[in-house]
Amino acid sequence: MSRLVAVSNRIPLGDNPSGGLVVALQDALRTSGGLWVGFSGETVEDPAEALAFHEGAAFQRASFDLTPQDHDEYYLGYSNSVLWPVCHGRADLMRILPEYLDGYRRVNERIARLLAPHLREGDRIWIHDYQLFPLAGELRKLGVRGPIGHFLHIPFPGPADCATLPNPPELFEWLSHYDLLGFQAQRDLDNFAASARSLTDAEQVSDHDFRIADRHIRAGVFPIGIDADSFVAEAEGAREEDRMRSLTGSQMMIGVDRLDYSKGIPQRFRAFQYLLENDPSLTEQVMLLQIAPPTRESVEAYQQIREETEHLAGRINGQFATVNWTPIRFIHRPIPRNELAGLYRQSRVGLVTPLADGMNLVAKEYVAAQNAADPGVLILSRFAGAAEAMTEALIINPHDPWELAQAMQQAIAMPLDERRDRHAALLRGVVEQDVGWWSATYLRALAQAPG
Ligand code: ADQ
Repeated sequence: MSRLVAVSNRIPLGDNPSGGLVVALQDALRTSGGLWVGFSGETVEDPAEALAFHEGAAFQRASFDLTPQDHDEYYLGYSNSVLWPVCHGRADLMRILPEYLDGYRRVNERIARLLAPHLREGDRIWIHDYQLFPLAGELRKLGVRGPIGHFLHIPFPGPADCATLPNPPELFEWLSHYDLLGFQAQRDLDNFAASARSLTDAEQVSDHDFRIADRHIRAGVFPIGIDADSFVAEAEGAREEDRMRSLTGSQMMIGVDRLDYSKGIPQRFRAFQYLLENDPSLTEQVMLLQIAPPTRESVEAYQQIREETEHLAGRINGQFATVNWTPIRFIHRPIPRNELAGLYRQSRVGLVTPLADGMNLVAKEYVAAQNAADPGVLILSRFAGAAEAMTEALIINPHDPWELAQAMQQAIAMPLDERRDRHAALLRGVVEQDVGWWSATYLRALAQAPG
């Protein structure tokens, strides 16, 4: 089998990296032999103009450093202050500076330059996410001819959002150099097709085939999954349950998110506030544990969401807390995976209520972690890619606090039989379409893409 070369913005360099994407790529890279390339996480004034290779894994890993300026313009700038808000329907939070787009192009060009000398005839190249859209085009300029695929982990914007980008047709020019575009959900493929037709003279040849700038591109839906077996084992081994039960004495609802404005955390808090206002019998009976480590803190929109959520949690706690009970517990740290699995397992309700989300792996982790004999209930936003398949969750509109509060009430009161039925159906999907299935399905499609 030909060698797989994966490129992602960050590369995990620790000895035992974990996480869904890491596990999936590790499996795929092990079976065919491979190379994984990404940013080391280090910014230095004068980075080496060559990849640094790392020992210690079953496949090769190679990283590069960035200058602080590159990191500001390419990563914090164009990637996270332009593309991220636009892809999540928040063009109002976009911050456009001319140097951002320049830096984004420049870093992608540099990654191509660093990578090209290590590529061999017949390699399959798999590029991940919105930070690296232009990479295929840059590699093509350097003479790379083999199959190149892209997978987008976040939503693809529809025509109205795409039109807010600084130079909308350029996005499609970047994408036109790939053989296969992978999306999380049908919604994203539909948005891609509609945006390409409205903003370029692209032609849609069939459900999955497009002609853009005389190039043939295939696009498909490949919903990402989790490493379900290891997550189930993690949850079964967790012994947090008893400790936390005695600590809280009440039913727990849990939210686990990076602290990001796309995740709908304030909306979730407000819905909880309505629930407590409208049903005083829940006083001291239910609490919300929100685990949300801050990310991208030097971007202003992230400072604002942190202030807003902290303020709101403080206000709600001030309004309802008793001597024995704090309704919202807000933890700003990352939690080890086994502990997280234990917390999911003891929570009666899993709250996954993003305003926009590519997939949302927390929804799948929550289901995998449940005790099948007495499972909790997943409340899931219709705007998470996960909602396309996880139809047995309580699907809600996160913008409507009344609807969400009602779903919380329904989940807390749901009879055991119904909880079991819903959970069994959800778990089947999570186990069948796990992360190994995802990468195998994508790579099969890449092998068949017309090129
Ligand atoms: P994210 O936006 O990061 O990913 P998500 O899919 O929920 O969102 O993944 C977050 C991961 O981080 C989960 O595995 C979760 O367990 C973990 N995590 C979050 N908070 C944590 C904490 N405090 N401690 C420990 N772990 C924590 C992007 C897209 C998603 C898409 C994924 C994968 O935005 O839509 O599902 O990529 O494609």
